[in-house]
Amino acid sequence: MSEVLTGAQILCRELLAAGVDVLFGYPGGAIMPFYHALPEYPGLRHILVRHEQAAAHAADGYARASGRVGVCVATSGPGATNLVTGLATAHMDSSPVLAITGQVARPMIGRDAFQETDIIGLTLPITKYNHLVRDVSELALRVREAIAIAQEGRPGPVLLDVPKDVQNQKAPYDPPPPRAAGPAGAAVQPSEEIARAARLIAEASRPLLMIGHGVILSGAYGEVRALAEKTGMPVITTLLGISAFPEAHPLHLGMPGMHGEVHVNRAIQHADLIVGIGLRFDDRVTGNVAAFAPRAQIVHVELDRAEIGKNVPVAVALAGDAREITRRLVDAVAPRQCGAWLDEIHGFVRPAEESYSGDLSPEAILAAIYETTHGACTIVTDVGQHQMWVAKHYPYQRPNSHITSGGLGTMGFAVPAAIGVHLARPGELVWAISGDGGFQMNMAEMATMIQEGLSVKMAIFNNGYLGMVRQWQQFFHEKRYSSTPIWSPDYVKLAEAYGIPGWRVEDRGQLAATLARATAEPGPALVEFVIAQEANVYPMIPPGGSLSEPIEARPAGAPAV
Ligand SMILES: Cc1ncc(C[n+]2csc(CCOP(=O)(O)OP(=O)(O)O)c2C)c(N)n1
Repeated sequence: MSEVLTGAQILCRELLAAGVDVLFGYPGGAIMPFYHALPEYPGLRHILVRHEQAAAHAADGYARASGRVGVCVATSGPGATNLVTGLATAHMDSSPVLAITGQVARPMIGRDAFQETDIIGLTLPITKYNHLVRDVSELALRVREAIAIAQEGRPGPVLLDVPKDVQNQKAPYDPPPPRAAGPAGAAVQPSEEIARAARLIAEASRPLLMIGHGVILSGAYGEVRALAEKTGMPVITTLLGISAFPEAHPLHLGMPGMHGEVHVNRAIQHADLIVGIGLRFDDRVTGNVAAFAPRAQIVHVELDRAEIGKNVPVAVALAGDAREITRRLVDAVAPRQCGAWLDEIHGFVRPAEESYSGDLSPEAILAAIYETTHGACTIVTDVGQHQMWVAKHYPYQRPNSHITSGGLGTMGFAVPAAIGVHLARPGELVWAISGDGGFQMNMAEMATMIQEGLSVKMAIFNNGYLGMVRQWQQFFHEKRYSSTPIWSPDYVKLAEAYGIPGWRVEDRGQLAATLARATAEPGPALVEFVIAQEANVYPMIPPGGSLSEPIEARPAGAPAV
């Protein structure tokens, strides 16, 4: 006998059946029946955020840290539109987020009713799937579909828009059958293609392994490491591939692209083979694509066929799951080493130079954070200079311990996403690292931490500027610092107003003790680092430039690549 439930109850039951345990959201008129039902389901923990954008980022952070779907909830109209940036962020970075939005009641749709927005139309290009639920009888099926689509293949966000009267509608409900096995394995690669890739690896004198987010999403850590070690290929990690390979490993080179290390970009320009796994060769990686890796053939391993050949021409296309294909590549390749090539690359390395020679350099801060945590934490970064400093200077060792908005580059991401990471990994240390600009975008989420008892450590790199934009103005706009100086409140007092302990660090000598105290706090803590106003991220490839032409901290004096 089926139970008779309301649409709102069916939604809750379906979420529980899918293994959802936490939701991030904000109530309002069109989603009130759902919120009415929610207290009947204590297995669904609801986190009340301070802005729906934060709900979407928190769901995204949760999804990236757990590998499971992250759920956010909002009302119609402004609640739904506030989710848009977070969904676009999740879409660009392949993160499985389910957004549930209330919609005005069906008879009101299309009448410009109070708080009516066509959120289906608005999110069409930034979701894998979205759907306006027109009747309670289809609701359970749509939730199942949406959650499956969010997670299968290349993950991404999905949205269900549920009119208020559908949430109140009653219908017989049968729980879903036990979950079916996941989608059938990715298309099996013809062995000839794997063999061709293996042959190219055997014949290359300067091969590189370039790995991206797909390695983390597919959990291909062991396979990638085995491939690197069996072939001796040096490993490059893209921004979203950071923490897919231990940085202390002798084969690890660093990050490529606009702010990549000189030796990494030079290695790319000299390589005769690039094996790219789980990445899309985006413009921040390639620079001027016509001048990218001019001597290299490319083997591209990628789940999303649409990415293969989109940005760079490919010699061998291996479409499918990164883990499965890499495992087959490991079996197919002959053992080899790349000693001479590695020596050549090490010859490209520039002497370490701090981005700012003053006392409290970003490098010193990041070294101190690493020393305090011994790497046993997840770092969530915002967007700007600090994001690049963290990517370059924090030596990640643990898989999937670096989370950032790579594709959309969304300022304001770090603090709410870190809340999601904390909920996915309770008991683990989570640091949200932001600039003074990005922090001010979502700092109200400190209230969420207190109300919900969430422990996130916050670091602010305060340079008094929208630093990354100021750096571009310095390099490319005659130092016209138009609208980039940014005033900040007293962050220590601000934190205190929320009941959060805060510290300001102005010199290197304070680093270790302050970080130890912040870490020892059982709850959230905030540390503001006052850094040089005009610290820059070096090196930098000018936008549209070739990887061979970096701007460096001091004149290169090195031969052109
Ligand atoms: C939502 C959003 N608005 C604008 C930008 C453009 N943008 C990129 S970096 C940056 C400056 C960030 O400044 P801050 O947060 O202080 O960090 P910093 O670069 O100083 O480390 C801006 C404005 C963006 N990425 N995201």
